[in-house]
Amino acid sequence: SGKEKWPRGDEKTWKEGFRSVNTEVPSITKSIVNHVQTSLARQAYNLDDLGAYQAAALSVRDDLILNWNETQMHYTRKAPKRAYYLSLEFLMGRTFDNALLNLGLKEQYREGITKLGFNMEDLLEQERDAALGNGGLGRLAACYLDSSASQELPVWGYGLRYQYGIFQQLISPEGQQLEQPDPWLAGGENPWELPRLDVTYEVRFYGTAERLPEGRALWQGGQEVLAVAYDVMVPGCYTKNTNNLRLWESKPKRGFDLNSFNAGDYEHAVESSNSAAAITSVLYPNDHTTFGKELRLKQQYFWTAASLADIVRRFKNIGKPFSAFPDYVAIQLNDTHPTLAIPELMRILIDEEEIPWGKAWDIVTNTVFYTNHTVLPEALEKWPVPLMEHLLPRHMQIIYDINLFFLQAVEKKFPGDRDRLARMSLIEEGFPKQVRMAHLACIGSRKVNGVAELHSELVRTTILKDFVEFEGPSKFSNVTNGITPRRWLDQCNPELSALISKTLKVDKSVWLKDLDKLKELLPYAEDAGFRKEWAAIKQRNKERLAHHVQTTLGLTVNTHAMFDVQIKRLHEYKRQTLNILGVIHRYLTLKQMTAAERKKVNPRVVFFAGKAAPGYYIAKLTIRLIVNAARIINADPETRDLLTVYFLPDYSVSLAEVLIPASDISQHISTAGTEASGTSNMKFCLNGGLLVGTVDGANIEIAEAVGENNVFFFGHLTPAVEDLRYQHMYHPVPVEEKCPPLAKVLDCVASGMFGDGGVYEPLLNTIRQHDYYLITEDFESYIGALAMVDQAYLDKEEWIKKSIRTTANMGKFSSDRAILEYAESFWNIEPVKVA
Ligand code: T68
Repeated sequence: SGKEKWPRGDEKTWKEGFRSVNTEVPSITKSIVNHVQTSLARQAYNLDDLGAYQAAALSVRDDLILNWNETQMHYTRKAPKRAYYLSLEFLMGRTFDNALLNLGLKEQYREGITKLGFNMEDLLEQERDAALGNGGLGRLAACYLDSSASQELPVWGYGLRYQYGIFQQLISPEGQQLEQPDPWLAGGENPWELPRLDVTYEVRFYGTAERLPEGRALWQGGQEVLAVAYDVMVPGCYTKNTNNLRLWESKPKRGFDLNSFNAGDYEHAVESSNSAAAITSVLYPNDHTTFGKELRLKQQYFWTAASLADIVRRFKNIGKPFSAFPDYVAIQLNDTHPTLAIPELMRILIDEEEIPWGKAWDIVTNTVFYTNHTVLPEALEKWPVPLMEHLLPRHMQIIYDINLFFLQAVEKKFPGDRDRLARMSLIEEGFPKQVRMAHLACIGSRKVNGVAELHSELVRTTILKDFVEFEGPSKFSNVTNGITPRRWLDQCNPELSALISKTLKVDKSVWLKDLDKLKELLPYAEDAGFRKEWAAIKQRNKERLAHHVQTTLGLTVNTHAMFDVQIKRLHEYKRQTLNILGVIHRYLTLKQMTAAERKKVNPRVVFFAGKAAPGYYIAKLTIRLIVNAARIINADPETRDLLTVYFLPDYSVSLAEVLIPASDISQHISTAGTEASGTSNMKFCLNGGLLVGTVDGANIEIAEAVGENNVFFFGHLTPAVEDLRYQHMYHPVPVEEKCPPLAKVLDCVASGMFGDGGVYEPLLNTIRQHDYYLITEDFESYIGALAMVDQAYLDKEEWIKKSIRTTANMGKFSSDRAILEYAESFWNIEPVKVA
């Protein structure tokens, strides 16, 4: 198109000031030194690793800003349909290394940093994790951002800028989990974000909603809070496209209440400003439970309201009528946490834009998409009606209206079916009544999806069965989760990445963005030389982990043992308890062996890591049992060469990056039908670790992809679980009868082998009594599966072949595949490449 007019001043002077991304070592070092001198006001004399990291980070940040600016300008000019990923959690981890790799500048920076007298690895360690998430759900959001940018898709993330991320975990000498705040922003400026103090919105809470004619209402009064935008740059891999993650911070609308201040009532004067700032102060550390706390609901509304205001403003700038809204905007709800987006968009359309109800509902239901991440009943969000009415009176009206129209339609299709109406209603009867957020998310969305085949099927046949019957099956689908191979292979396992590129004879930029290419590794499983290199890399990764344990915990790890890893949130359904009881069983078995028998045993090191929700008593007891069992077992001179156990405190994305490449096997052993997908299972397998698991979540699809002979499956299947639970509830059989080997292990724990046995009674009772997660039922086949692992490990060459074949078949689990499925089948958006 024609040449645009230069907006101001002298064009040539402007353009002489422009700079581009620094790609050569001299310009990189120049930029770093410049930041040392000016941004940090420091010098070579007093520069430590932290300062050097900050200066290097600021230099990379400059590059990201250039690409980010260009991308955003390009998107604005092209005005394509965009997708918005609303997630209360983004578990980003560190940014520096990832940015360098995506920009393709890591080696140049390494050289420059070395020239300046620093060590790249030391600088990388200076960065704190951005840990604004609990686990899988938050990390999935981060992987999807990476893939969106890498696939050049116009996708923005929207979240909250918590002052405190997930708590830091300490373990007391007795094995108790202690929590400490995570003031991740305290170390000075965060180079990876751009404060947008000019991008602000007012968000209202409380007040009154007065109904007006034509379905509209006037919501006024109450408290108004300011939302301030902070933009986090999300670089794509080998592309200029750099997307945006917009995080909101809450701020009081006015500094403080001047009337109270002048009257000398200082406390009251700052009260409301404190309560405004509190909204984004801390991430809730509970996963898979709901608490009904007002502050959590405030977070949810604050974030959805600010995000929608921003989205609507951007849409209005295009100058199209609202009927075209779904042609320009797709909104993905990451779980039910942002479900208020549905009534909020209705409120904007009806009350502010004066659009009639029916048209507004059409717009909403063509714009919004909902991903479910769990079928566990205790995790399904419900909010008390009185709380909702008090905090968000207008939204409660809208929810009631949606419910009325909805139930009328259900009644029409299933006349006289009162039970069905009660089951499907947005409002659950009771004291108090509660709003069922999953139902609201479902009926307000264009599509509903689960996160693995089995899980999506369970969504269709259990929690949303009535809705499938009412709306038909086509709205309900599956998008199996994925992981970004950039962070979870290239970044965390650089040697393996290099070996793959060398073997496939292509630059990594090719296979990292087309992960099915890994298939071409398959024939090399037969190549002894290749296997040797493969195994040597695994060995060095084990040594790297051992080094980490040595320097952080002062413990020496046997790197000639098999590394067996279970890392994830502590939860009864994930059954870390099954693992530690299996470890104890192994210990007891070793103790009974003769010295000659022990000689044949392959040594094993078992790693655990993960946080328990601070109020989750049983999960914390499991940590305690792991730590104390480890203490006793690791100290036993008879067995310690053959079995050691470590609980690594303060699990994080960065720790996962060290653990995953070092694993020989990893455990994903949830009770069948409880783990929606799992994503760390994919990370381990991509790095050539073999999977030990139940027939659950994405384990099933991983086994399909890599071949069942390359995974170690055990345990009952999902259809059996309900009946077994029923039996345990109503016809219990004592553990002693049902599973004698397990009974023996439980007795050892109870008798005080690992410290005061009484402490563990409540944990042991969950198994002896109802055993809801069916440890008794799966214990023997679990031990059997681990025996198969031992057997298979004896044949080293065959084991390495399994490892290679596993990696080679993991292409499907790239988050690029997953995000393209969302883009093509849900959002209907296309790549917009920045030239
Ligand atoms: C996880 N869910 C699933 N929830 O458990 C896991 N929940 O199977 C799946 O792979 C992953 O989502 C991605 O789909 C979570 O991680 C939470 O963290 C969470 C947080 C707050 C409230 C409820």
